[in-house]
Amino acid sequence: PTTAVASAAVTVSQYACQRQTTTENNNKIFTDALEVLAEYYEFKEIEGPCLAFRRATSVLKSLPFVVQCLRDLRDLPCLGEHTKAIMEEILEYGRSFEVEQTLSDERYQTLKLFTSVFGVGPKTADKWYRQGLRSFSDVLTEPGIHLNRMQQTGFLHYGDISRAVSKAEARALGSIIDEAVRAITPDAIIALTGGFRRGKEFGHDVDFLVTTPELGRERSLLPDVIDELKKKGFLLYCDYHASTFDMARLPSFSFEAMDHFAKCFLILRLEEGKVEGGLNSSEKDSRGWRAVRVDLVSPPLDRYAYALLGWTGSRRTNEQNKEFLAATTEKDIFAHLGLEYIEPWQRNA
Ligand code: DCP
Ligand code: MG
Repeated sequence: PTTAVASAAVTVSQYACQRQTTTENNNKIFTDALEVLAEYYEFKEIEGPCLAFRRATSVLKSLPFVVQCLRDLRDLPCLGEHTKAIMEEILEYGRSFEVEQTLSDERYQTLKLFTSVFGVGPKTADKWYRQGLRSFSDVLTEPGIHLNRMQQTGFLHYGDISRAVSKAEARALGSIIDEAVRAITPDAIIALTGGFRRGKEFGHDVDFLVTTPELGRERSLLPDVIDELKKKGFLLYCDYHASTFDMARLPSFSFEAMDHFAKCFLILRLEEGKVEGGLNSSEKDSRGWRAVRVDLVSPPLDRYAYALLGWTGSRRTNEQNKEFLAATTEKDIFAHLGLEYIEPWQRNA
């Protein structure tokens, strides 16, 4: 066995952005369980326990060892009493009663199902649940239900979109995006971001950052790329958002700014023949293609590094950055940057 054992010398930062977390998770049995509870509270819109379970999960994912007893948790940050109780149950019985109860909870199951549809968030899912709807066929046959274009597309391509995207498929999509972007501007800068940039084997979508060296030129880039993809027959769905990035209003050092870059949420048609080793399909279907979710974001070049960092994620890794922005005192800001606080009078450099 090569897995490290818990060591008293291991110190784990409370901040995700100061921890090294690879895709290898030694504590999946615990994190899978805690993620169920986090999601349960998210659906209930109870933020405290949701955040607590997500933070605990994130800490456990960073550990280079398998947790084998409660003593292993002694010096770890972000693990509350509730989390420890769940973990103790799992250590003792191999499962948690509370998690199993949650998994069989009707509301949890229904919201999990509904939110698995592209375009359906917890609010819509909860509304449908309160209307007594429990299945897709309930939703699709209910007279008063209006589905927006995104949700219609979500149901239409449900099988494909809910199936994980493989690395080989991500590579094939990379070539398609590369070709489309270079047809518009040959000196474009294109980078793979999101989970695949972090080394994940599978993702729910493929994320790319595209821009041009010429400042301002990026404003028309995405609309042109979208036209090109359409012309070539790849485009199944497009939700384009123009830039709302306002230099005058946003602080220059800002991760929040990443939400303001021009972006589009796409569904593309990926042909089997373009994917090395074939499509990631569970059943052999004769179509020879699948639908895949692709996100493109297009920041101005001088914001490239922020956009790359932000869109590479993970959400947890970004969290501290968001907290940094939400800091209300100078002390918070120093602390979040890992710096010792210096008083205003000590800043006369
Ligand atoms: N992101 C963020 N906050 C959001 C949405 C996204 O910080 N509300 C950032 C972090 C994500 C990255 O963008 O890691 C890409 O978003 P995805 O939803 O595609 O997440 P991943 O690529 O990490 O995971 P997956 O493999 O499921 O696509
Ligand atoms: Mg992604």
